[in-house]
Order: sequence, then structure tokens, then C-alpha cells
Amino acid sequence: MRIDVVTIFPDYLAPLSLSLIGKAREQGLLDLAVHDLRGFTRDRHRSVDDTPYGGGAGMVMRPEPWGAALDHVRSLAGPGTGGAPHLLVPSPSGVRFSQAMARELAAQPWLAFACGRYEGIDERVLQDGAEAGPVTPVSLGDYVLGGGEAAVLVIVEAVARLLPGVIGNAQSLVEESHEDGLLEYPVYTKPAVWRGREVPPVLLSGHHGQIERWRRDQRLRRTAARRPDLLAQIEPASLDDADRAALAGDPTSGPDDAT
Ligand code: 6GU
Repeated sequence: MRIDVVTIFPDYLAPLSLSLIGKAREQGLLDLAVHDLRGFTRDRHRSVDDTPYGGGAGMVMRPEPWGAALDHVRSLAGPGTGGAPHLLVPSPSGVRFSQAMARELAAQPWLAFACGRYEGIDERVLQDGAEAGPVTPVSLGDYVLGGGEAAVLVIVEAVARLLPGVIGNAQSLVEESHEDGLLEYPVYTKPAVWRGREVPPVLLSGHHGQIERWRRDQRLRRTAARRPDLLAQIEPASLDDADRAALAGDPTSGPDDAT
């Protein structure tokens, strides 16, 4: 996969050289480039923003540097990138990012991110970009960040770990929160007693059926307590009697009150 990021703060993307993503880049699984928007300005002050038409608070990012930067990114098409990148524009006004969207993006050959600052990017940049390829404004959630850069770190990490070969054990991608609508069960490792706290005995029992049942109960109760919105989306027919029994307890207290 190829990813291009355009920003006025290239250093903000430095963590994309570390850990999982850094390794994926070294292994050639991910080809990622960061571009400085100011390199595409033509005035002496290298200005990227101006006052909003219609009045109002704050500044708006000017279309000219964005047009030049995105034209340049599109000129980097190569073998395996397809025609144009899918342009993602982080914004609190975007469509909500999710594991499902991460999976869709991970299947695409080329993504580009346009990091807005201030009150956002002149809307015509998105309209113009849509003539070349898909454009999706994307939001992490219902809060406001200072700019798109932190969102790009989040989205690229969520996408990159789904690329074939990035995570050694593919099963760990299946058995995790948000892959099947339930949160993950709590996990424990040695020692069996720590600061007087025991690991739930069933996990030491060797009874695989009981362990599986306990873990599913935990997932159901945890989801009910922490994310009732997710539980409400579960198909009732997909729950068996044991599932319903697990949910019949006090939803605000897990077995260890591990809510
Ligand atoms: Cl993707 N960008 C910005 N600037 N703020 C946000 C966001 C994105 N998601 C939530 N808040």
C-alpha cells in the first residue's frame, strides 16, 4: 500500500517511522511519504490560510497550495497504485471512522491524507479532488482536535496493522474488540496471584469449554456495561440462552466489577 500525507507540520508524523508502522515501511509492505504544504505556496510569506468569506471566527486554508500539493501527490502514481489515491480529509465534520472503514481502506492500493488546521480547508479543494478520485471527510469521534495530524496517526495505525504480513499472527486480528460487535474479554498472565489478586480460577482449570464460555460472558457483560450502544446493534437471534443469562445480571457490574 502507498500512503501520502500533506500537512504544515511534517514533524508531527514522525511516529510513523516507529514500531509496527516503521517496521512495515522497512519491509516494503507500506510506502509512506509526508509532504509539507508550505512547499506548494508561491508567495513570499508561504501563507496557507486566509479569512473566511461570509465572516466568522478563525482562518480557512487557501485552495491554491492544496490544489498544487494534491496535483503533485497524484503525479506520483506508479505501478500498483491504481489511477488516483482515495483522498481522506480528517475533520470533526467527517463520517465516523471505524474498524469497518479501516478494513475497507486496507484493501485499497493508495491513500492520501489532507491535514487541515484552523477552521478547515476551502471546500472547493474537496470538490476539485473528487474529479480525480474518491474523497472522504473522516472523523475520529465527537470531539475537536487542533488539526488532522493526530487523526492520521490513528487511522494509519488502524489500517497498516490490517495489511497482509504486518502482524505475524493473523488470528490476533480476528480475536479482538470491534471485529464482531463485542468488546474483548479481560486478559491475565503470570503470576497467578499478584498483590493479593487471583487470576479467575477458570482460566487455570484447563477446561477449554468453560474458558470459552467465561470469556464470552465477560465480553457480553463488558459490552453491556461500557458500550450499550454496541450491544443494541447485536442481532437478538445471535444470542443463545447462556448469552442471555450472562446479560441478565447487573449490567453495571462485571463479575470482578471490571467495568
Ligand atoms: Cl479526524 N480531525 C479533527 N481536526 N478533529 C477531529 C477529528 C478529526 N475527529 C474528531 N475530532
